[in-house]
Amino acid sequence: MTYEITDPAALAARFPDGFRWGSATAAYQVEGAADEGGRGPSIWDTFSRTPGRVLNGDTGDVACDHYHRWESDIALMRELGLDSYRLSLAWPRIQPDGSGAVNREGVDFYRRLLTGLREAGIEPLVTLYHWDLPQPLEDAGGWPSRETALRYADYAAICARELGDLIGTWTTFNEPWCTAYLGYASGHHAPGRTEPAAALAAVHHLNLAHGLGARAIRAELGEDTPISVTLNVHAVRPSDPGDPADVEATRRIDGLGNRLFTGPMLEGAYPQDVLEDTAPITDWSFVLDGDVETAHVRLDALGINYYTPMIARALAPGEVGGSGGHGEGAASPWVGVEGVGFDEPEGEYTRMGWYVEPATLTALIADLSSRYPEVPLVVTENGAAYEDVVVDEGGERRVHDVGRTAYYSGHIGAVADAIDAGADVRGYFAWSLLDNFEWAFGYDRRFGIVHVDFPTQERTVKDSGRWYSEVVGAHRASRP
Ligand code: GCO
Repeated sequence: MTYEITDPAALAARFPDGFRWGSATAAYQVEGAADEGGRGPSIWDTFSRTPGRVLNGDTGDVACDHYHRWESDIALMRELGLDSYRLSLAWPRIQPDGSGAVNREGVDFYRRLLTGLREAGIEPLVTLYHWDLPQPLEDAGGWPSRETALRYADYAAICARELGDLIGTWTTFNEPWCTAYLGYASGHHAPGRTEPAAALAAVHHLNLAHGLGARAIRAELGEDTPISVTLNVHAVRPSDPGDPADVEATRRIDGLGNRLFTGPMLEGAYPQDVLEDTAPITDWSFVLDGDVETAHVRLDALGINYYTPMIARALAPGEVGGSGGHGEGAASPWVGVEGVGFDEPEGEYTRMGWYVEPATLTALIADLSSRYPEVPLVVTENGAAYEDVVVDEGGERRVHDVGRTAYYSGHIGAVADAIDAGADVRGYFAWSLLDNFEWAFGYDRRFGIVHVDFPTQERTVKDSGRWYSEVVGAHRASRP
């Protein structure tokens, strides 16, 4: 395999003034200190400690120990020259039971972390919810229950009051698709339930919580407070655009995967065709009067997480299709959809089994910016897992991750192509700063631009991190 890697200065020159460059993490994936600082249990503690749920029995108990190493991790970001950092707050650290008392130690941890970032000149982009629901709320029904959305609104208000002076843009949710369908339909993620009707109720309560949370933050901090949400918009297309069955399969996946979220959040209505598709599973009676209006708030940015395309195909009877990288788990996440598979074309794949196709990111951005021209876009996650080897070169540790570097080069170029075509893209965040707890795959899949040796917690900047740092540095240097 030969990989193409663009010259950092040439690539940087394609980006406008003020474009933000960062890396991303999420609380449960990096913090560790699961039982410290007054933190309560989350559904991911319970799930990861349940045998058979996570590869190799890995848990987030220690993860990257970022809870204790945040200062040196900020220094590392500074060394890389990154100007932004996307992180999430752990709800069970701030409100251990998911309702009621605030945990001062948890709030203080985030105040120190956010202050430290600002002092280092790094702008935090904060997500309120990246999958770590307090366990007591799951015990009371979880996201399929409306109560959880109401508790989330309280939590958002607490965060606004306690941390409002340190946060610029608030991201309500990361990938609610995963929470709803991997958590409650396929069971691949916590809490590991396989109940299709519950998954659709979860979709609605996440949409509702997004609106309630955004409104709670603006009630505390002012109507002009910037709000965003991050979606893993599925870049789905038909295997054969001339085959009506493949086109129909694409409509179904796009409906469940994208439009059930973009509909209420950006357009103020659920897509009628998807309500009809899912009628055999649920009558949607959990959508109460006024809910979709509540979910529809002004968005100051839309975050998109992109890794790989999905190429949908209607299967012949008896044929088995690919999963498209999202089919893991006891059941399918695509509730009510049968006989659809995902093509796995010849070409480059990452260690997640995800097909590498940068041009699809350009197309995805172009599509979203033509549908929602008034909403600026931010690529809040993009990156790749590859097998990494640490080598010793005259006493210096190095990771020559050429595959990952090429992935970044291709995809950052794809973002530049979208900007050239007129899209309003404001920033790019590499997933991830650190190798970390990759959910059901534990520590077996490494996404970092910085290598973590988990037994010692030693950090080593990979070649991809060095290359990315050069892009960011060149961009800054070209615009004094
Ligand atoms: C995601 C998550 C990340 C994952 C990453 C790689 O949003 O899916 O934000 O937590 O680690 O996507 O799978």
